[in-house]
Amino acid sequence: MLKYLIVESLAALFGGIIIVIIAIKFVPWRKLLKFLKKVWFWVLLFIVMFFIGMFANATYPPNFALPPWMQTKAPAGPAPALPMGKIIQFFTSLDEMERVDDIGANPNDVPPPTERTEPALVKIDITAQEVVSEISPGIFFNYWTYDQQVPGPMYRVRVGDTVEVTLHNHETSLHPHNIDLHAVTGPGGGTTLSTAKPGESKGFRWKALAPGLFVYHCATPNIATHNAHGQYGLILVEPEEGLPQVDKEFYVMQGEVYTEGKLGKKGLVAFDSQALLDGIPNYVTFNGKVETESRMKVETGDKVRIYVGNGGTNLISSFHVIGEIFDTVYPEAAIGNEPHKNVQTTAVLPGGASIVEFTAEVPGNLILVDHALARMNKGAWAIMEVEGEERPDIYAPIE
Ligand SMILES: [Cu+2]
Repeated sequence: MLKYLIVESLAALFGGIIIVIIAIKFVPWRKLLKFLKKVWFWVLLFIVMFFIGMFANATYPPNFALPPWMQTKAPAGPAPALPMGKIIQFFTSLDEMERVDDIGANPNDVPPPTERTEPALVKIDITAQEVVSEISPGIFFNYWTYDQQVPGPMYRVRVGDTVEVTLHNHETSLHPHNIDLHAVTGPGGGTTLSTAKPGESKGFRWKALAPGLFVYHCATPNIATHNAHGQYGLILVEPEEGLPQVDKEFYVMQGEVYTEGKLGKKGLVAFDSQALLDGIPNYVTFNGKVETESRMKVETGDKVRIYVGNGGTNLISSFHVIGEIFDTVYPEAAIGNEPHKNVQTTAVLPGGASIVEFTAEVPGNLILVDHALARMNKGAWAIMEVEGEERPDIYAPIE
Protein backbone atom coordinates (compact mmCIF):
# COMPACT_ATOMS: atom_id res chain seq x y z
CA MET A 1 0.00 0.00 0.00
CA LEU A 2 2.82 2.41 0.97
CA LYS A 3 4.75 1.53 -2.21
CA TYR A 4 1.65 2.20 -4.26
CA LEU A 5 1.19 5.65 -2.69
CA ILE A 6 4.89 6.56 -3.16
CA VAL A 7 4.79 5.58 -6.86
CA GLU A 8 1.53 7.48 -7.39
CA SER A 9 2.94 10.58 -5.62
CA LEU A 10 6.15 10.49 -7.67
CA ALA A 11 4.12 10.22 -10.89
CA ALA A 12 2.03 13.25 -9.82
CA LEU A 13 5.15 15.26 -8.85
CA PHE A 14 7.00 14.65 -12.13
CA GLY A 15 3.82 15.21 -14.16
CA GLY A 16 3.37 18.55 -12.36
CA ILE A 17 6.98 19.62 -13.03
CA ILE A 18 6.57 18.86 -16.76
CA ILE A 19 3.36 20.93 -16.91
CA VAL A 20 5.17 23.89 -15.24
CA ILE A 21 8.09 23.64 -17.71
CA ILE A 22 5.71 23.59 -20.70
CA ALA A 23 3.77 26.55 -19.25
CA ILE A 24 6.94 28.66 -18.77
CA LYS A 25 8.28 27.87 -22.26
CA PHE A 26 5.23 28.08 -24.48
CA VAL A 27 2.51 30.23 -22.86
CA PRO A 28 2.39 33.92 -24.05
CA TRP A 29 2.32 35.30 -20.53
CA ARG A 30 2.00 39.04 -21.38
CA LYS A 31 -1.11 38.57 -23.47
CA LEU A 32 -2.55 36.27 -20.88
CA LEU A 33 -1.97 38.71 -18.01
CA LYS A 34 -3.86 41.44 -19.89
CA PHE A 35 -6.73 39.04 -20.28
CA LEU A 36 -6.76 38.15 -16.61
CA LYS A 37 -7.41 41.79 -15.61
CA LYS A 38 -10.81 41.76 -17.32
CA VAL A 39 -13.75 41.12 -14.97
CA TRP A 40 -15.92 39.50 -17.65
CA PHE A 41 -13.25 36.82 -18.12
CA TRP A 42 -13.57 35.73 -14.48
CA VAL A 43 -17.38 35.78 -14.58
CA LEU A 44 -17.32 33.62 -17.72
CA LEU A 45 -14.77 31.23 -16.19
CA PHE A 46 -16.89 30.88 -13.05
CA ILE A 47 -20.03 30.05 -15.09
CA VAL A 48 -18.20 27.51 -17.24
CA MET A 49 -16.52 25.83 -14.24
CA PHE A 50 -19.82 25.73 -12.37
CA PHE A 51 -21.53 23.78 -15.15
CA ILE A 52 -18.54 21.52 -15.74
CA GLY A 53 -18.51 20.77 -12.00
CA MET A 54 -22.20 19.91 -12.07
CA PHE A 55 -21.96 17.45 -14.91
CA ALA A 56 -18.44 16.09 -14.71
CA ASN A 57 -18.04 12.66 -13.16
CA ALA A 58 -21.76 12.32 -12.53
CA THR A 59 -23.20 8.82 -12.54
CA TYR A 60 -26.67 8.22 -13.91
CA PRO A 61 -29.03 5.54 -12.62
CA PRO A 62 -29.93 3.24 -15.51
CA ASN A 63 -33.62 3.65 -14.77
CA PHE A 64 -34.46 3.70 -18.46
CA ALA A 65 -33.55 0.01 -18.59
CA LEU A 66 -36.02 -1.01 -15.89
CA PRO A 67 -39.78 -1.45 -16.11
CA PRO A 68 -41.65 1.35 -14.27
CA TRP A 69 -43.05 -0.96 -11.58
CA MET A 70 -39.53 -1.78 -10.47
CA GLN A 71 -38.62 1.84 -9.86
CA THR A 72 -39.88 1.77 -6.30
CA LYS A 73 -37.83 -1.30 -5.43
CA ALA A 74 -34.18 -2.12 -5.03
CA PRO A 75 -33.02 -2.26 -8.66
CA ALA A 76 -33.50 1.47 -9.24
CA GLY A 77 -30.71 3.60 -7.89
CA PRO A 78 -27.12 4.50 -8.45
CA ALA A 79 -25.12 3.41 -11.49
CA PRO A 80 -22.34 0.82 -11.15
CA ALA A 81 -19.55 3.42 -10.88
CA LEU A 82 -18.71 4.47 -7.35
CA PRO A 83 -19.29 8.21 -6.92
CA MET A 84 -16.17 10.34 -6.37
CA GLY A 85 -17.37 11.26 -2.88
CA LYS A 86 -17.37 7.59 -1.85
CA ILE A 87 -13.89 7.09 -3.28
CA ILE A 88 -12.54 10.02 -1.23
CA GLN A 89 -14.39 8.68 1.81
CA PHE A 90 -12.77 5.29 1.21
CA PHE A 91 -9.25 6.75 1.24
CA THR A 92 -9.90 8.92 4.28
CA SER A 93 -11.32 6.00 6.27
CA LEU A 94 -8.89 3.36 5.00
CA ASP A 95 -7.18 3.18 8.41
CA GLU A 96 -10.40 2.18 10.18
CA MET A 97 -11.22 -0.46 7.60
CA GLU A 98 -10.36 -3.95 8.76
CA ARG A 99 -7.54 -5.89 7.02
CA VAL A 100 -8.49 -9.52 6.57
CA ASP A 101 -5.60 -11.99 6.18
CA ASP A 102 -7.58 -14.55 4.25
CA ILE A 103 -10.78 -13.46 2.54
CA GLY A 104 -11.56 -16.91 1.09
CA ALA A 105 -14.32 -18.83 2.87
CA ASN A 106 -13.06 -22.20 4.10
CA PRO A 107 -14.60 -24.86 1.81
CA ASN A 108 -14.74 -27.22 4.83
CA ASP A 109 -17.12 -24.88 6.70
CA VAL A 110 -20.33 -26.68 5.84
CA PRO A 111 -22.91 -26.78 8.63
CA PRO A 112 -23.82 -30.34 9.68
CA PRO A 113 -27.19 -31.90 8.71
CA THR A 114 -30.04 -30.58 10.87
CA GLU A 115 -31.14 -34.18 11.63
CA ARG A 116 -34.49 -32.79 12.78
CA THR A 117 -37.87 -34.33 12.14
CA GLU A 118 -39.85 -31.24 13.17
CA PRO A 119 -39.72 -27.64 11.90
CA ALA A 120 -37.92 -25.18 14.14
CA LEU A 121 -37.24 -21.46 14.54
CA VAL A 122 -33.72 -20.77 13.24
CA LYS A 123 -31.93 -17.48 13.92
CA ILE A 124 -29.29 -16.15 11.56
CA ASP A 125 -27.11 -13.17 12.45
CA ILE A 126 -24.97 -11.88 9.63
CA THR A 127 -22.74 -8.82 9.44
CA ALA A 128 -22.09 -6.83 6.28
CA GLN A 129 -18.60 -5.37 6.47
CA GLU A 130 -16.32 -3.63 3.99
CA VAL A 131 -12.72 -4.78 4.38
CA VAL A 132 -9.39 -4.86 2.58
CA SER A 133 -7.85 -8.19 1.64
CA GLU A 134 -5.81 -9.91 -1.05
CA ILE A 135 -7.20 -11.39 -4.28
CA SER A 136 -3.78 -12.95 -4.78
CA PRO A 137 -0.54 -12.23 -2.83
CA GLY A 138 0.23 -8.49 -3.15
CA ILE A 139 -3.03 -7.61 -4.93
CA PHE A 140 -5.33 -5.81 -2.49
CA PHE A 141 -9.01 -5.14 -3.06
CA ASN A 142 -11.77 -3.46 -1.11
CA TYR A 143 -14.08 -6.44 -0.57
CA TRP A 144 -17.63 -5.95 0.68
CA THR A 145 -18.38 -9.06 2.70
CA TYR A 146 -20.73 -10.99 4.89
CA ASP A 147 -18.84 -11.88 8.10
CA GLN A 148 -15.46 -10.85 6.63
CA GLN A 149 -15.35 -13.69 4.10
CA VAL A 150 -16.21 -14.40 0.47
CA PRO A 151 -18.54 -16.13 -0.01
CA GLY A 152 -20.42 -15.39 3.23
CA PRO A 153 -21.09 -18.26 5.64
CA MET A 154 -23.11 -21.23 4.39
CA TYR A 155 -26.38 -21.82 6.28
CA ARG A 156 -28.46 -24.98 6.60
CA VAL A 157 -32.13 -25.16 7.56
CA ARG A 158 -34.95 -27.65 6.96
CA VAL A 159 -38.03 -27.18 4.83
CA GLY A 160 -40.87 -25.90 7.03
CA ASP A 161 -38.49 -24.00 9.33
CA THR A 162 -39.15 -20.39 10.22
CA VAL A 163 -35.98 -18.35 9.84
CA GLU A 164 -35.22 -15.02 11.48
CA VAL A 165 -32.45 -13.17 9.68
CA THR A 166 -30.82 -10.14 11.27
CA LEU A 167 -28.44 -8.17 9.13
CA HIS A 168 -25.96 -5.98 10.99
CA ASN A 169 -24.17 -3.40 8.89
CA HIS A 170 -20.76 -2.79 10.49
CA GLU A 171 -20.15 0.77 11.67
CA THR A 172 -17.05 1.10 9.44
CA SER A 173 -19.03 0.35 6.27
CA LEU A 174 -19.36 3.22 3.81
CA HIS A 175 -22.49 1.90 2.09
CA PRO A 176 -25.89 0.56 3.09
CA HIS A 177 -26.24 -3.23 2.68
CA ASN A 178 -28.98 -5.84 2.87
CA ILE A 179 -29.64 -9.51 2.16
CA ASP A 180 -31.83 -11.15 -0.48
CA LEU A 181 -32.11 -14.92 -0.04
CA HIS A 182 -33.42 -16.87 -3.02
CA ALA A 183 -34.92 -19.32 -0.52
CA VAL A 184 -37.38 -16.63 0.67
CA THR A 185 -40.93 -16.39 -0.62
CA GLY A 186 -41.89 -12.69 -0.48
CA PRO A 187 -41.20 -9.61 -2.64
CA GLY A 188 -37.53 -8.70 -2.69
CA GLY A 189 -36.54 -11.86 -0.82
CA GLY A 190 -35.82 -9.79 2.27
CA THR A 191 -34.13 -6.90 0.51
CA THR A 192 -36.23 -3.97 1.65
CA LEU A 193 -36.79 -5.39 5.15
CA SER A 194 -33.08 -5.81 5.80
CA THR A 195 -31.59 -2.65 4.27
CA ALA A 196 -29.35 -1.22 6.98
CA LYS A 197 -27.20 1.89 7.00
CA PRO A 198 -23.68 1.64 8.50
CA GLY A 199 -24.06 0.85 12.21
CA GLU A 200 -27.70 -0.26 11.87
CA SER A 201 -29.30 -3.72 12.24
CA LYS A 202 -32.47 -4.84 10.43
CA GLY A 203 -34.26 -8.16 10.41
CA PHE A 204 -37.13 -10.17 9.00
CA ARG A 205 -38.79 -13.55 9.39
CA TRP A 206 -39.57 -16.00 6.59
CA LYS A 207 -40.77 -19.55 6.17
CA ALA A 208 -38.74 -22.05 4.14
CA LEU A 209 -41.40 -23.39 1.76
CA ALA A 210 -39.23 -25.34 -0.69
CA PRO A 211 -36.09 -27.44 -0.40
CA GLY A 212 -33.00 -26.61 -2.46
CA LEU A 213 -29.59 -24.98 -2.39
CA PHE A 214 -30.12 -21.24 -2.71
CA VAL A 215 -27.91 -18.24 -3.31
CA TYR A 216 -28.15 -15.23 -1.04
CA HIS A 217 -26.63 -11.86 -1.92
CA CYS A 218 -26.74 -8.15 -1.25
CA ALA A 219 -29.38 -6.39 -3.31
CA THR A 220 -28.57 -2.79 -2.45
CA PRO A 221 -28.39 -0.55 -5.54
CA ASN A 222 -26.30 -0.81 -7.59
CA ILE A 223 -26.84 -4.54 -7.01
CA ALA A 224 -24.24 -5.77 -9.49
CA THR A 225 -21.65 -3.53 -7.83
CA HIS A 226 -22.36 -5.01 -4.39
CA ASN A 227 -22.20 -8.59 -5.76
CA ALA A 228 -18.99 -7.85 -7.62
CA HIS A 229 -17.38 -6.72 -4.35
CA GLY A 230 -18.07 -10.15 -2.82
CA GLN A 231 -21.50 -10.09 -1.17
CA TYR A 232 -22.96 -13.54 -1.84
CA GLY A 233 -23.28 -16.96 -0.21
CA LEU A 234 -25.38 -20.14 -0.05
CA ILE A 235 -28.19 -21.45 2.14
CA LEU A 236 -29.28 -25.08 1.97
CA VAL A 237 -32.92 -25.85 2.71
CA GLU A 238 -32.93 -29.59 3.40
CA PRO A 239 -35.90 -31.66 2.31
CA GLU A 240 -37.92 -33.19 5.21
CA GLU A 241 -35.98 -36.44 5.03
CA GLY A 242 -32.59 -34.65 4.68
CA LEU A 243 -30.05 -35.42 1.97
CA PRO A 244 -28.43 -38.86 1.69
CA GLN A 245 -25.44 -39.21 4.01
CA VAL A 246 -21.96 -38.70 2.54
CA ASP A 247 -18.43 -38.76 4.01
CA LYS A 248 -17.28 -35.23 3.15
CA GLU A 249 -19.13 -32.06 2.23
CA PHE A 250 -17.59 -28.90 0.76
CA TYR A 251 -18.72 -25.34 0.07
CA VAL A 252 -17.39 -23.76 -3.13
CA MET A 253 -18.65 -20.59 -4.78
CA GLN A 254 -17.50 -19.02 -8.01
CA GLY A 255 -17.35 -15.23 -8.27
CA GLU A 256 -15.87 -12.42 -10.33
CA VAL A 257 -13.62 -9.52 -9.35
CA TYR A 258 -13.50 -6.48 -11.61
CA THR A 259 -10.35 -4.41 -11.13
CA GLU A 260 -8.66 -1.49 -12.86
CA GLY A 261 -5.44 -2.26 -14.71
CA LYS A 262 -4.25 -5.52 -16.10
CA LEU A 263 -4.34 -9.00 -14.59
CA GLY A 264 -1.66 -9.26 -11.91
CA LYS A 265 -1.32 -5.51 -11.19
CA LYS A 266 0.02 -5.27 -7.63
CA GLY A 267 -0.98 -2.87 -4.89
CA LEU A 268 -4.43 -1.65 -3.98
CA VAL A 269 -6.48 -2.17 -7.14
CA ALA A 270 -9.61 -0.13 -7.72
CA PHE A 271 -13.01 -1.51 -8.76
CA ASP A 272 -13.64 -1.19 -12.52
CA SER A 273 -17.33 -0.50 -13.21
CA GLN A 274 -16.89 -0.51 -16.99
CA ALA A 275 -15.37 -4.02 -16.84
CA LEU A 276 -18.40 -5.05 -14.75
CA LEU A 277 -20.78 -3.71 -17.42
CA ASP A 278 -18.73 -5.40 -20.14
CA GLY A 279 -18.65 -8.65 -18.18
CA ILE A 280 -14.87 -9.00 -18.40
CA PRO A 281 -13.47 -9.61 -14.91
CA ASN A 282 -9.72 -9.65 -14.25
CA TYR A 283 -10.24 -12.41 -11.72
CA VAL A 284 -12.64 -15.35 -11.55
CA THR A 285 -12.38 -16.97 -8.15
CA PHE A 286 -13.41 -20.06 -6.23
CA ASN A 287 -14.14 -18.76 -2.72
CA GLY A 288 -13.19 -15.13 -3.15
CA LYS A 289 -9.50 -15.25 -4.07
CA VAL A 290 -6.95 -17.07 -6.15
CA GLU A 291 -6.13 -20.23 -4.20
CA THR A 292 -2.75 -20.28 -2.42
CA GLU A 293 -2.99 -23.71 -0.77
CA SER A 294 -5.38 -26.60 -1.16
CA ARG A 295 -7.89 -26.90 1.66
CA MET A 296 -10.00 -29.83 0.55
CA LYS A 297 -8.68 -33.21 1.64
CA VAL A 298 -10.42 -36.57 1.26
CA GLU A 299 -9.52 -40.27 1.46
CA THR A 300 -9.97 -42.78 -1.33
CA GLY A 301 -13.40 -44.35 -1.04
CA ASP A 302 -14.93 -41.19 0.46
CA LYS A 303 -18.27 -40.18 -0.94
CA VAL A 304 -17.91 -36.46 -1.57
CA ARG A 305 -20.59 -33.82 -1.98
CA ILE A 306 -19.85 -30.28 -3.14
CA TYR A 307 -22.34 -27.46 -2.73
CA VAL A 308 -21.43 -25.28 -5.69
CA GLY A 309 -22.76 -21.75 -6.10
CA ASN A 310 -22.22 -18.91 -8.52
CA GLY A 311 -22.22 -15.39 -7.07
CA GLY A 312 -21.82 -13.95 -10.57
CA THR A 313 -22.14 -11.25 -11.63
CA ASN A 314 -21.94 -12.14 -15.32
CA LEU A 315 -20.46 -15.54 -16.09
CA ILE A 316 -22.11 -18.94 -16.28
CA SER A 317 -19.85 -21.51 -14.65
CA SER A 318 -19.25 -24.82 -16.41
CA PHE A 319 -18.31 -26.63 -13.23
CA HIS A 320 -16.08 -29.66 -13.73
CA VAL A 321 -13.67 -31.72 -11.63
CA ILE A 322 -10.64 -32.82 -13.63
CA GLY A 323 -10.16 -36.54 -13.02
CA GLU A 324 -13.65 -37.38 -11.79
CA ILE A 325 -17.14 -38.05 -13.09
CA PHE A 326 -20.05 -36.82 -10.99
CA ASP A 327 -22.01 -39.90 -9.89
CA THR A 328 -24.91 -37.64 -8.98
CA VAL A 329 -25.86 -34.07 -9.91
CA TYR A 330 -28.85 -32.14 -8.69
CA PRO A 331 -29.09 -29.83 -11.73
CA GLU A 332 -29.61 -26.18 -10.78
CA ALA A 333 -29.57 -27.49 -7.18
CA ALA A 334 -33.22 -28.47 -7.50
CA ILE A 335 -34.13 -30.98 -4.79
CA GLY A 336 -37.23 -33.11 -5.28
CA ASN A 337 -36.56 -34.34 -8.81
CA GLU A 338 -34.66 -37.42 -9.83
CA PRO A 339 -30.98 -36.35 -9.82
CA HIS A 340 -28.82 -36.82 -12.92
CA LYS A 341 -26.30 -39.67 -13.03
CA ASN A 342 -22.78 -39.79 -14.53
CA VAL A 343 -22.28 -36.13 -15.45
CA GLN A 344 -18.98 -34.61 -16.64
CA THR A 345 -19.75 -30.87 -16.38
CA THR A 346 -22.68 -29.03 -14.83
CA ALA A 347 -23.92 -25.50 -15.50
CA VAL A 348 -23.99 -23.20 -12.49
CA LEU A 349 -25.84 -20.03 -13.39
CA PRO A 350 -25.14 -16.62 -11.87
CA GLY A 351 -27.42 -16.49 -8.85
CA GLY A 352 -27.77 -20.27 -9.07
CA ALA A 353 -26.22 -23.40 -7.66
CA SER A 354 -25.67 -27.09 -8.17
CA ILE A 355 -25.04 -30.08 -5.91
CA VAL A 356 -22.54 -32.63 -7.19
CA GLU A 357 -21.47 -35.95 -5.68
CA PHE A 358 -18.73 -38.42 -6.51
CA THR A 359 -16.63 -41.09 -4.87
CA ALA A 360 -12.91 -40.35 -4.92
CA GLU A 361 -11.48 -43.67 -6.13
CA VAL A 362 -7.90 -42.83 -7.11
CA PRO A 363 -5.35 -40.91 -4.97
CA GLY A 364 -3.82 -37.65 -6.24
CA ASN A 365 -4.97 -34.11 -6.88
CA LEU A 366 -8.38 -33.39 -8.34
CA ILE A 367 -8.74 -29.93 -9.86
CA LEU A 368 -12.05 -28.10 -9.58
CA VAL A 369 -12.48 -25.77 -12.55
CA ASP A 370 -14.86 -23.70 -14.59
CA HIS A 371 -14.36 -25.58 -17.88
CA ALA A 372 -14.37 -22.31 -19.78
CA LEU A 373 -10.69 -22.96 -19.18
CA ALA A 374 -9.24 -19.53 -19.96
CA ARG A 375 -10.76 -18.59 -16.62
CA MET A 376 -8.25 -20.90 -14.89
CA ASN A 377 -5.71 -18.18 -15.73
CA LYS A 378 -7.91 -15.71 -13.87
CA GLY A 379 -8.08 -17.89 -10.76
CA ALA A 380 -11.03 -20.23 -11.37
CA TRP A 381 -9.59 -23.39 -9.89
CA ALA A 382 -9.17 -25.20 -6.58
CA ILE A 383 -7.39 -28.39 -5.59
CA MET A 384 -8.86 -31.36 -3.74
CA GLU A 385 -6.23 -33.76 -2.41
CA VAL A 386 -7.16 -37.43 -2.36
CA GLU A 387 -5.05 -39.69 -0.15
CA GLY A 388 -5.06 -43.47 -0.07
CA GLU A 389 -3.95 -46.67 -1.75
CA GLU A 390 -3.12 -46.60 -5.45
CA ARG A 391 -5.76 -48.19 -7.67
CA PRO A 392 -3.89 -49.59 -10.72
CA ASP A 393 -7.05 -51.50 -11.64
CA ILE A 394 -8.68 -48.11 -12.39
CA TYR A 395 -5.78 -45.83 -13.40
CA ALA A 396 -2.15 -46.75 -14.15
CA PRO A 397 0.63 -46.04 -16.63
CA ILE A 398 1.42 -48.66 -19.29
CA GLU A 399 4.75 -50.32 -18.40
CU1 LIG B 1 -24.18 -4.52 -0.13
